Amino acid sequence: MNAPKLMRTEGETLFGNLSGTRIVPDEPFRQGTENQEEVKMKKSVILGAATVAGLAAGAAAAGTVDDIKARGKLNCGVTTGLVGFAAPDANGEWQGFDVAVCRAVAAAVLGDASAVEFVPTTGKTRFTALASGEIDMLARNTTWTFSRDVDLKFEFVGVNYYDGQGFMVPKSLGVSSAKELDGATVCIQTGTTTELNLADFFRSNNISYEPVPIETNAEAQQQYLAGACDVYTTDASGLAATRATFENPGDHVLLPEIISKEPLGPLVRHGDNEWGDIVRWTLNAMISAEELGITSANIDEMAGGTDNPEVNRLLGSEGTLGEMLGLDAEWARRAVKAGGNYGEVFAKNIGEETPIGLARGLNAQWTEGGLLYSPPFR
Ligand SMILES: N[C@@H](CCC(=O)N[C@@H](CS)C(=O)NCC(=O)O)C(=O)O
Repeated sequence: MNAPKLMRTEGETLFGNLSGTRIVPDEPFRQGTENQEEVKMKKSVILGAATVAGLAAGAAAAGTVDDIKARGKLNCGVTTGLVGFAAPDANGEWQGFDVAVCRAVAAAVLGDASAVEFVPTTGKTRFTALASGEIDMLARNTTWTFSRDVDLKFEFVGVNYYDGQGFMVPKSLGVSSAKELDGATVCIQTGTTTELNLADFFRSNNISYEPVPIETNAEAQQQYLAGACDVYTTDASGLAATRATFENPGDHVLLPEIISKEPLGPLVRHGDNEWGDIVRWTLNAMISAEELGITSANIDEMAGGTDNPEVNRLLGSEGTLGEMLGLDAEWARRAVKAGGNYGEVFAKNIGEETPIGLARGLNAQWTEGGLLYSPPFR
């Protein structure tokens, strides 16, 4: 089933003789499909942002936190489904690494980790959903970039997964490097950084490809397995999560190249700093809890007071950090209890003991050689 579709012959690429929508490096790909995507997205986001700005100006007292409290639920934007990161389980309950951030925030603000309305979004719809106010925050493997911050007017509150873009191919294709992908058909999700990086990578390596644009990971998986594309490219974590659901994961390989930086993290709209602070420090609480040795198993005991003043400030037995956030003293205790500290959430959903099997790597604590580094709780 996974035999190479096309053989390399003189004058042809490994993946066949591309015609029609063929993209070659000299062609202005950046002015092609992806830029239209960006322009389309930008237009709708600008409209959304205008609406939001209008609302904010008219109701300065009613910030996002008040809206959430009045509604009794956090509207959290997630993916349409990526096992390990965000997907409904057999009982229809959303589970995953990104879902855990939504639940922690709901626990901090509403005292109930289950008070979350999960709103599925695609790569294309996610920013409009946030800008328009349909969701309060987005926790969906979204890369922190300059233009999403500055131009689309969002605020990334931190990074919950340091990632990079990779490539998956059927083993039977016999490819061992992304540089051998000249002429390949590539399944790619629209509205993503993936599209932009792919164009950059092929252009700078002077090779060509034919994009097969898709909207969701489920569609990508289906198209890739059906052979509609030779390659699937997305964040390496997404590739691992996708491959884990295949009947025969061993028939597919992840190529060695990681072609980009994809710092993935939760984001909110510009302009409501109180709300941004809550989401930022909830994420930091999960990260710091791991560093400080606070786990879901020992948190109740530690909340009673310890010899470590930072633990005490974080868990509310000392100081007034909760009050400064407009919350109570136990906000972080509830947030960490919801799904555990960062390390527990990682291990349970995507870690080496799960079928997804991701190593901590860059996502280890700074004390363990990784990049996770929460600012201090003081
Ligand atoms: N990190 C990239 C790509 C994010 C992305 O869309 N990833 C895909 C593949 S891992 C995904 O989450 N799909 C889930 C879905 O289709 O809902 C970005 O922010 O643009």
